[in-house]
Amino acid sequence: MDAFRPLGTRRTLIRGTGPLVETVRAEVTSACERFGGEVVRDGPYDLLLDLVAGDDLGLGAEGFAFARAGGTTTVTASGQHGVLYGLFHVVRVGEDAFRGTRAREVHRPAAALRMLDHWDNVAVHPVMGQVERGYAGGSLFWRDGRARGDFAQVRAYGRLLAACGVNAVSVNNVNVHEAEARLLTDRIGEVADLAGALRPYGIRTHLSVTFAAPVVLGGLSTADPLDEAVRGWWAEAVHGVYEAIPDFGGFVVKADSEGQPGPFTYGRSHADGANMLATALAPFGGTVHWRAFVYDHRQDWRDRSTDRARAAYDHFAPLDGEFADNAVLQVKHGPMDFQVREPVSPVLGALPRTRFAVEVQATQEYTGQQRHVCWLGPMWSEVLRFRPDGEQGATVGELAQGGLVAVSNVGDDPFWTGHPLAQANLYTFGRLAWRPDADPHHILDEWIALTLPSASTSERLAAGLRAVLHGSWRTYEKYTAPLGVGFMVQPGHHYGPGVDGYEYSPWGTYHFADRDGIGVDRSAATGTGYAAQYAKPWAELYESVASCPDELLLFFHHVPYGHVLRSGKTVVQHIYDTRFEGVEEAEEARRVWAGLADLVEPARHARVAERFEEQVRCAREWRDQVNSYFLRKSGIPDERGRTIH
Ligand code: GCV
Repeated sequence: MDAFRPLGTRRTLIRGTGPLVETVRAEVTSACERFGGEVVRDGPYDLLLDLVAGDDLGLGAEGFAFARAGGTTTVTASGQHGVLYGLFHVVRVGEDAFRGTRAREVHRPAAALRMLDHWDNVAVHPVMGQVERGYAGGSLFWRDGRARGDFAQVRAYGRLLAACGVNAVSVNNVNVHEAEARLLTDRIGEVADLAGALRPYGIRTHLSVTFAAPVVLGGLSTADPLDEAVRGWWAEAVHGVYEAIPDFGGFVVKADSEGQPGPFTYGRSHADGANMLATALAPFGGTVHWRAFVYDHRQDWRDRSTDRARAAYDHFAPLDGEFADNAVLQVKHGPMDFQVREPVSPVLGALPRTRFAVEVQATQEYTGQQRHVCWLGPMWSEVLRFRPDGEQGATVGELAQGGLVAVSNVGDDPFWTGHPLAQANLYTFGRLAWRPDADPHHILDEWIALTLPSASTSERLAAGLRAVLHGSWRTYEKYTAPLGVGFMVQPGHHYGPGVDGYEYSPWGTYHFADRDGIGVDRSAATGTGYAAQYAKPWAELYESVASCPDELLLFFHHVPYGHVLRSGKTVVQHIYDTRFEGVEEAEEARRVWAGLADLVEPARHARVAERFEEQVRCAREWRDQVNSYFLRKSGIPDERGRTIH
């Protein structure tokens, strides 16, 4: 079975010209060669893929209309991207696309930019390796210090992304080291080769650059964004980029963050820095994605007045209205760093005159590193549905006019994502970027049907996959750091439990557990004041221990172990109970997967089964370390008398 079968058995007429239409023609032709259908030039047809002049239907460059009448299914688009996305829509709908009649549906992406950021290094980094926080083998783009020759695989990746709805890729790590810096200038040809392989699937290529480029590459004495020589250097560099890649998307910049250079060195603001690059990119239609992940990573753990969670808002809210039109503020979805549970970042919605993009992390740095099943769709959906101004206001998904960005979870692994089930995160990201209000569970069902087409005929397989994936984020949350407190991981690689791993470190990620209680007081009344960064309804909700949601309690408040949660349990009993439950749920998921062996291709089944062994082992380690830690700190026994060490 193959998801393209319904398409490949039909007669299809394709109208229009252009490179993406050629891609569509090649896709349909190849499906027909496999399944017996035909691409026709005229005469009767079952499917019409039609690129029309003008945009009477308001479809935009990427939208399409989908309808069925008189025995013919029609996809109409006014831009080539629309034809491509229409084709993948037909594949997604499957046989149903060719049944009965359908009133015209219009599909348009909510966000114009739907980007994957690869944290791939060109040269293997001594600590971070080929792919920083990569859990899917090597890089698809780089090997042995150069662009890989395997452009067929890059092209296949472009195809995969287009099928998910993604239209942009940044090909190198935001931590820009020496070799990677040169991609901007003398090594731009390698980026152009990658762009050439991604272009047939409508993917624009972006590049992470170092703010210090004028110094490290240009030999200037400064990278001051207001210096004329610096501005001239960037203008010339950008000109060179567009000569090599005429449809280049733009830059991604991590500045003044975790050791990366930035405008603070010159006493300039982040708007000054972003706007300098925006000015250089503007004549060519490029965009600068400027990351808001700016904080002090050399904090003194003894100093309780500094709160890393506050940093992005404190740095960027005062700059609202100062960014150029082609500058996009790229904001991590939470205020800290992609923990399994964080509140939505208060930056999202706090800068009404600034275009922003939401950054999520598909690569599972803090969510099991693609050794654990952790489907993040429900978490991302919660962020995108969050209304920063309260019930009457717009959602984050509606406000994010700069797009949706995910840190990629893909590498050169045969299953693309290391853990085969982590592909569900990639697909869910692309579909949520297209429609942020979509039901993630519906998206998951789509992914199941497309990836394991036998699931559409085997209800046992579909039900098994749902059972394994649906609740996996909450299961992971249950056996790791409790109630929104975050971190508690092994330092450096961030895998497995380390309750005090970051407690006395400079990174600003503390839980403050002592013999009486745990959590960070971020209230305005007695704490760091972080809660007041939200608009009123949220600020009030989070400010009070009584109204703060349980799952975020320790993020916002320091409470005694005996504090009774809204659920009716004490904090410490909640910690014990959820650790035990989390392990039981992981064991149950492993059991369900084992029972699907006869329905899943053996290599895929074996890979997931092997990862489940590790997940269960690691979950038990989390349970035992976290529970023992809190039993020893608090001296409060488990009311159910279970074994805690
Ligand atoms: C690319 C976290 C990760 C880093 C990453 C950083 C970022 O701190 O641990 O590996 O660096 O986020 O988002 O820039």
